Amino acid sequence: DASALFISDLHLQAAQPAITAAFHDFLERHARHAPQLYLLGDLFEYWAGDDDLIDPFNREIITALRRVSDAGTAIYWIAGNRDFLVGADFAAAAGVTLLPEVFVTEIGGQRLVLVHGDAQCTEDIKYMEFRAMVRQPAWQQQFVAMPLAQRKAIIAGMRENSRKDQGAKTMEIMDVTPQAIADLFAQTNTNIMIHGHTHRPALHLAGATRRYVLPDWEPEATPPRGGWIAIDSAGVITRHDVRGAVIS
Ligand code: OKV
Ligand code: MN
Repeated sequence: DASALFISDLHLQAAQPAITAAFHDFLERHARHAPQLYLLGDLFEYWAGDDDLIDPFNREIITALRRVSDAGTAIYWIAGNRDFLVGADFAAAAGVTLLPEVFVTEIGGQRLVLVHGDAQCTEDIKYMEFRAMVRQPAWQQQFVAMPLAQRKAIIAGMRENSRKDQGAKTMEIMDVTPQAIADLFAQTNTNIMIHGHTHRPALHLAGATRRYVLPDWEPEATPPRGGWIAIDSAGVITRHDVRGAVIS
């Protein structure tokens, strides 16, 4: 039985009820029975600030996470590039523990490094500059000081621009760079990494290192996308599709 489960990139939003349903199913059937659940970024399509806890969809997700946390599963959160404005109020309401952007832990006797994966896409110079700006606490304080409606309008404008000047296409092309991955392994003295963000689910073997890339979720696509990684108490790591079947 699993010691820890890892998911990322669900991009939850009210407009995607099938993804939301798959997430609820995963929480109740799998996460609820595991000692630990790691949310490795972009759980939400976007997060405008913790004062958006009034939004009914956000409340639904928080309530679902809280149920799992109250049932005894320790839930950990690493921010993605879409939900980096999640803060202490969200964490308290959902019963999750916020982690730093690089987190090293030991599970089932295995030392691992966990990240979202966007910071390792170092060839995307424009995004790295944007990221450096919006990850500053001072920038975030200024941003969340604006009215919620204004923040949502700014984010909607960014998404519209991203669609127009093929920002989405750029994102698709970008992957992590081998150097950033090698640096992260070296800096953390680990040889197992789990991350998401790139929507290129895989297990990459390189020398003594293993790098697991989580899938994004779209359970109604053909073929269905989504799933999780599990580590059991013996340290055995398995990949699971959105229906729970083990991927060989
Ligand atoms: C997603 C990427 C655009 C890469 C902005 C707060 C801020 C959320 C956001 C805005 C952008 C997601 C949500 C988009 C990914 C791009 C370009 C490259 C590399 C804020 C919360 F800044 F206003 F505070 N965003 N959008 N990229 O257009 O969907 O991942 S997006
Ligand atoms: Mn991402």
